[in-house]
Amino acid sequence: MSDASYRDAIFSTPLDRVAQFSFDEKVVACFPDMIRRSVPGYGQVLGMLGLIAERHLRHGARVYDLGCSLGAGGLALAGALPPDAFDYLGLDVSPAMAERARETFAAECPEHAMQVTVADIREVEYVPAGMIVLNFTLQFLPPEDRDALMQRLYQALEPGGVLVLSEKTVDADEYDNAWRVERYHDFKRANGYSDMEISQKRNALENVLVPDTLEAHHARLERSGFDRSMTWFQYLNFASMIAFKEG
Ligand code: GEK
Repeated sequence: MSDASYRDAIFSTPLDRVAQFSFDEKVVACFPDMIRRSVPGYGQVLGMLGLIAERHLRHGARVYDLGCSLGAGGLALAGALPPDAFDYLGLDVSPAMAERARETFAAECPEHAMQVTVADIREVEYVPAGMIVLNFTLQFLPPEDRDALMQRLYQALEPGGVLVLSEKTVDADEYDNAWRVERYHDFKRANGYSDMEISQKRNALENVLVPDTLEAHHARLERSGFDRSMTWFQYLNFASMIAFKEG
């Protein structure tokens, strides 16, 4: 990834009224730093994409990366697989993100087939794909739109294909949830965020990032048609699932 990355200080000064969070140029500039310090397990989830693709992706198949941001998922795949192994299409609704992702792919993996399109993932006509990655993106869709998208993704997936779904989650048990959230705030403090930054970011994300429980995710995957799904990774209130469409 390009080193034009700045330290995330977006919520480091007291704001009168904390605006809603949005993926604008200000966020793009510090995004790699922000996501690394804010999402427990982000690197591990990315690191497994190549290994999952090696086991499950048909050679030459299409890979969708939905809400690709700066293309970290694509870079992880390109780092692990040869150029003819897959055909990547990253989608993001933020033009600033998509532009930076394109620049990164051109600089870092020019031999690989990497495309990025600015689009709302709810409105795309999906073509058959061998792997679909939704890394920390479904959580930003209005809850009422999530089922319809998941059903369309299931339809688009080739038999034998997999969907990787990584999300911030909430625990149905109030006490378990409180423990995870408190330790998550400790995690952020340990990564250099102040109490003020943590609380302002939390307010900005209110109603923008609406997490589901793991049970709700697996139930949605089943309703959408997936034969099998499991949680393969969990770190505090963040998790990654994999869902299989039988071949
Ligand atoms: C990574 N996967 O680095 N359509 C398309 N994109 C959207 C939509 C939508 N409706 N809503 C939000 N986004 C990435 C990280 S970030 C996670 C994903 C985070 C996009 C939004 O513009 C942003 O780039 C991305 O989803 C979420 O592995 O910031 O916590």
